Amino acid sequence: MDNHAYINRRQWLVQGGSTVLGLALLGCESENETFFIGEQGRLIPWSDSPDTGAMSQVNLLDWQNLDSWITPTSDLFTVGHYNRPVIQASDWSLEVAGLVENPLSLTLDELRSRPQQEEVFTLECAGNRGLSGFIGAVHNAKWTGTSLASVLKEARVMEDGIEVVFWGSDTGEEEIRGNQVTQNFARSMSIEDAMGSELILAYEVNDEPLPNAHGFPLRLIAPGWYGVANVKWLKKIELRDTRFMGRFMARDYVTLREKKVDDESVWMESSVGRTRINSVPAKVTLTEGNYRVHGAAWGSSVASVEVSVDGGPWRTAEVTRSQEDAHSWAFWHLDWDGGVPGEHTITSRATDVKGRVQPATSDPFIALKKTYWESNGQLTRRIVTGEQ
Ligand SMILES: Nc1nc2c(c(=O)[nH]1)N[C@H]1C(S)=C(S)[C@@H](COP(=O)(O)O)O[C@H]1N2
Ligand SMILES: [Mo]
Repeated sequence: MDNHAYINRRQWLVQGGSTVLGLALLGCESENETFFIGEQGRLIPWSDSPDTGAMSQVNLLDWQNLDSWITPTSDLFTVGHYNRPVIQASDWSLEVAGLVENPLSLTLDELRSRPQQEEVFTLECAGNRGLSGFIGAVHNAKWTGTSLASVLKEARVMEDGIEVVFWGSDTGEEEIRGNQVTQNFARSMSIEDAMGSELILAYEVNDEPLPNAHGFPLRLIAPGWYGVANVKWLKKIELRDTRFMGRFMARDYVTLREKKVDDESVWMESSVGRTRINSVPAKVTLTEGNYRVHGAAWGSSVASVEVSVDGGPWRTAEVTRSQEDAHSWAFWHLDWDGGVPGEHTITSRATDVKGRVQPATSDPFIALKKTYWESNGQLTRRIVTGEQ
């Protein structure tokens, strides 16, 4: 990956003064590197205006104001399907139960005294980009907690404990085949997936205790998985011997795709799980006649990002802030002369290290998808040049 600009930025920081030098040596300056959005550049607003009004309560990321690699806690979007429980840490403990030889009950202090693990993770709601205007359900934050795998090991999962169910404290009413039931939010994973070394039981975001909206006192952080897997207000981890088919695994967050095979329709239903490669053009700035398109890419290990103006040839963008690992976002930009004065379209597409290309919206993989989840098709924005 080309991260020359990032290296230059580091060097610049190192030369910038002793305080900055100290931070650079400690590696701290990378934590919240500014986006380098052309400090002198002037923002040229998009001329399309997606209607985000109806979605304002979820605090969507405002791409045009994106200026930090780590999303400040007050800017984190939030999604909750049931109520928002208010939990006192002193009344709370995490249960590890079901098919385990050593059931656990861990207080917040006990969890905090275990070895710490940090994960910088770009969490995206699987519904992001699936509804008009819903394009900012994504954040990149630093989560601190303790290893899920180590807790599972300590609980000694039995041989037939193949499914790990993560129960939240929030509840809602569901009708299932004529039955009215009160259910807790829950998601599950196979034991193999749950043992992944990057999964943590997180009690802090951006170095502060979790705000209530984001799951106080504890949530699962599952880097590489869509938002729905990151269960908030976690109260129980349960090992089972059968697949878990709760609403958020099997009835909701299920993607339905049509595939044409020899003119026959084949229908595929799949539970939303691991993230897919994605990118968006975030904003355009103008500096002395130079238009600069800035954007982000995430969802997989980003190998390259390209930009097309008015549907023309793809041009390679420069990645200016590389991913910490596959689970955080990368920032990129592309310089452009603005073309003929007037309205233009800007489209970005990212490719991951496995060669998977973010699909066009006309690609059957996106076009024949019937549900709005996992909408990682290329995003096209509009801009008017030459007016300034
Ligand atoms: N307990 C619980 N956890 C949950 C949810 C929920 O409704 N209840 N929503 C999920 C969904 S769909 C998303 S996108 C993320 C959003 O996380 P955030 O609110 O911290 O941004 O939380 C996930 N975890
Ligand atoms: Mo979500």
